[in-house]
Amino acid sequence: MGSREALEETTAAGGKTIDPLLQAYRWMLTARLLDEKLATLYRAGRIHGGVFMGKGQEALSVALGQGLQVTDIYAPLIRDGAGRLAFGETIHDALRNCLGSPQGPMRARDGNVHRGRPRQGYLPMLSHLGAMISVVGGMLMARRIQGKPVGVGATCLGDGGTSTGAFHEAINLAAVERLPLVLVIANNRYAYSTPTEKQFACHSLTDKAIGYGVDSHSVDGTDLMACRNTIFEAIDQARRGHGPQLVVADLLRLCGHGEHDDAPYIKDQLKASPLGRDCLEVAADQLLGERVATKNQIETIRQEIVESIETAVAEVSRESLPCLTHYDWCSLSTRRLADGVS
Ligand SMILES: Cc1ncc(C[n+]2csc(CCOP(=O)(O)OP(=O)(O)O)c2C)c(N)n1
Ligand SMILES: [Mg+2]
Repeated sequence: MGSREALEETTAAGGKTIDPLLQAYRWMLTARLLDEKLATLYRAGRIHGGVFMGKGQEALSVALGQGLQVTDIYAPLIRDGAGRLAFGETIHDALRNCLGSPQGPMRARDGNVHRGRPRQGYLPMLSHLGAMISVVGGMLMARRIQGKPVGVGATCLGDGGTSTGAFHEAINLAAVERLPLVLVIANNRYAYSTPTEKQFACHSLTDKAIGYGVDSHSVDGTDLMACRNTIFEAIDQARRGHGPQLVVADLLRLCGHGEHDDAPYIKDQLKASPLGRDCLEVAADQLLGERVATKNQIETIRQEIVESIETAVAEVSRESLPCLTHYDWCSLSTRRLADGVS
């Protein structure tokens, strides 16, 4: 089974091959524009609960989704729209979930980010920070015990999530068991409004890896090419039996914690620093520099994405909502419903 990247080469729209870097950019831009559309729908009262955006984290996110193989396990977090698309989620599925369509992956039981297709190795997230590490670790252990091909399991976390007990227990066990786990940390300098200096006292989050006995990697999270190189290397190391790999990416969240937060606490000094670069702009420059695309092609891609999002919103909006009194609201984990979930 080839990587997502190899798959793209052969299955790009219209049978044409597409450069993996350009494909990464396409997913990043799709995620950004879809997030913006979701924010608009939220403000219009069509999405309930919350909308959490990945603005500024698309390069890191896409690199993980793109580097994994289709048989691997992927557990994204709230800012991983780009990675979700790269791992195979459709725009329609994302919209269905947020707009409450029973045709969505969680059949209208969730309104935003707790969506996935577990049988395809794409896990719906638990909100409790750090919880997904042990879920992925458990799945890897189960595959190992059952004698099945184990593959790689990957999940994402924020800087805040590294201070939880769940993080400690899960990474410790993964290290002891030498699980092929890739843990990607987006150090965006804040957990909601709490800055990193109020979260932990170590110099760098990679220092934590030493204590657990796992390998670590640092990367500039605003740089698409660097993210792809570093994360692909981490995935490769995990696949080759070198145990858990901790990747720490430095970047900033270029938005609030959620659409309800205008983030006045993010310091101007940080925004003006290299951390505050917009990874989409950096990626576009890289495409031009590598002669992978021209400015006109990039603009055409943007127009195509806008069109596909608008079409998807119109189509999903026509899908009927569940009838509150007659819909079967029983848990998706029940055998009757779970068997029907792909
Ligand atoms: C165990 C736990 N404590 C608190 C929360 C509430 N909470 C949700 S998101 C968040 C901030 C997360 O910050 P970080 O991990 O840095 O991720 P970021 O939002 O910056 O991407 C908090 C405190 C939670 N979900 N789980
Ligand atoms: Mg954070």
